Amino acid sequence: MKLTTKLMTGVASAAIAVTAALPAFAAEKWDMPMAYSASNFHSENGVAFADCVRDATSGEIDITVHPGGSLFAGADIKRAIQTGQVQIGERLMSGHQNENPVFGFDSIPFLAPSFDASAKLFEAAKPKMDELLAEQNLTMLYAVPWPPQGLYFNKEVNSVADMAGLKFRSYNNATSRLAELTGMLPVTIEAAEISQAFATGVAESMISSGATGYDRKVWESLSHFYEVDAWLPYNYVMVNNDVWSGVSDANKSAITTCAGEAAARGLQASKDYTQFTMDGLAAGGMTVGPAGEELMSGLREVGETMTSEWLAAAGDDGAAIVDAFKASN
Ligand code: PCA
Repeated sequence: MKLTTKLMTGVASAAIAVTAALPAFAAEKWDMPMAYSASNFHSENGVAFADCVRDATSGEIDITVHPGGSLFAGADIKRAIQTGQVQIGERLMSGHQNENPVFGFDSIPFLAPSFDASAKLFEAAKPKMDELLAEQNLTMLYAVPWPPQGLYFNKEVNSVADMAGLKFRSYNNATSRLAELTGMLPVTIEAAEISQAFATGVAESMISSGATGYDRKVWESLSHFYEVDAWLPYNYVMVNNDVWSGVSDANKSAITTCAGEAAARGLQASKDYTQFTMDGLAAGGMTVGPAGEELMSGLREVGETMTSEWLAAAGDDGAAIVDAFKASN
């Protein structure tokens, strides 16, 4: 028998075996809620991760991504995974700062304001994050940083004094605190809802990446984006541990490989998206550029206050993360 015929026969009998076994073979369906819009790079990366997992597990694990908070709003995603309402999902890590201040390690102003520094900070924090998540029945599969955070306004702003009284959209405890310390009025709003919040005047400023302003077309309501490079917060994908422990070793290793690829691909997309989206904001009509000296020095003072407050709240765990980060520089 020629090799090709042999292979063909092999394939044919394998196909018959699979068909015969069909009733026993059911793809495991996983739902993956994500908080940000379908066109956002985190969401596109999540879809690519799901495709990779489907391929690498030969269809045994079939993940459906639900972007834009369509299945669960951002604030509810972690609980939905913990309680097994869904198997897997993605959330902004610092969104859990109210559960434990340590989750806010990536939102300390000016501690790690570049991609390189934030990667080191993340590595320094990861063992503690893994431990905290394990206590919550969760395993982190991969994490991807947002581009550097800058300030959006509906007017020109040259100093912290110019920010007083503005309604400020916040997305975690750190951003609410930043608003308080600069005399603004924080209101927490999910990214999925911000276009409307700005259009209706519920909010008139925020701190975020160029990416989120671009995704939500904020030039329709806002006029200025100041590059501040305050921090680079992480999104992370986590899986429920009861689900994870039921996955075969082969599929676990396939998923882990897909997760590693997603982390690298997401990081590159975040870097590429940084300039691309700032150009997009400018093309939309916004004034885009670095924050001036006076504004920066005021923000640095606020940053120092926030750093000491975080260290006091996060205790020994927080200090250990910052020490490990500093040692890695
Ligand atoms: N975008 C998200 C979090 C950080 C970012 O750049 C948001 O604004 O909700």
